[in-house]
Amino acid sequence: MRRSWLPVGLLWLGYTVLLIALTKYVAILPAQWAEEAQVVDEAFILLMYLGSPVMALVLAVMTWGIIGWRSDGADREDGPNQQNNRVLVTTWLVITSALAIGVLINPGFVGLAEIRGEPSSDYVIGIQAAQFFWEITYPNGETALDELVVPAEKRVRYDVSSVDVLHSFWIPAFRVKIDAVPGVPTQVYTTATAEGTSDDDVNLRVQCAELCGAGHAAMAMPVRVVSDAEFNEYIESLGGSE
Ligand SMILES: [Cu+2]
Repeated sequence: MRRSWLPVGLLWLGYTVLLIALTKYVAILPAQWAEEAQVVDEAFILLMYLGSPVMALVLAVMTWGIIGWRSDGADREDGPNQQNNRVLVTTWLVITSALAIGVLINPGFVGLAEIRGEPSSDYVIGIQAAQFFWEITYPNGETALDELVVPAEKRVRYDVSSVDVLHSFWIPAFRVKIDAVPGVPTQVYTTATAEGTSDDDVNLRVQCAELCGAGHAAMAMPVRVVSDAEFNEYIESLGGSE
């Protein structure tokens, strides 16, 4: 038993350094197209750092279990029961409680406040979900079904609703997602940072993120980020074409 502490400790240290280095130097997150995406990604990376030593401990114990305790054909008994180790239990409880409360506050409450704490917006766009399409209502009352056009560098509030079942309004490039619930209006905010289309980035799209029926996977719609002037031209043109 005692001879296991040093190798497990060293393995733990090694895995921790490896996982933190991977988090820091391997870009696993897609491109950010909104201010909200920066907040969400920072929270994601912070949780990866905090999770690294925890996962490293699991990997260290498993690795040592495979290498250090490899079967030599002899029958082995289980190790001594650890249930009365007060110091270990107390330390574990204090550390995990502190971590849980810490992430609840930041990035939890702090991040949510950054994304949707301030209720101001430059434009309000209505999003109505239905099996299996999205209907958009622009500030001038015009509607569209084929794509979502939003102005860059403007804060947009989306008033999300559903006419039938649960859906979820998700724009991966903006990292925002909110449920569309029949009878319960929900809201989400985005501030796009650059102009672009779904040809530039496949994540620049609205995608349903709540299994809503046979057409769920196809319940997607391209997002086009344009300048403020182009946005206003576009929504005016929707009225003229009818
Ligand atoms: Cu759906």
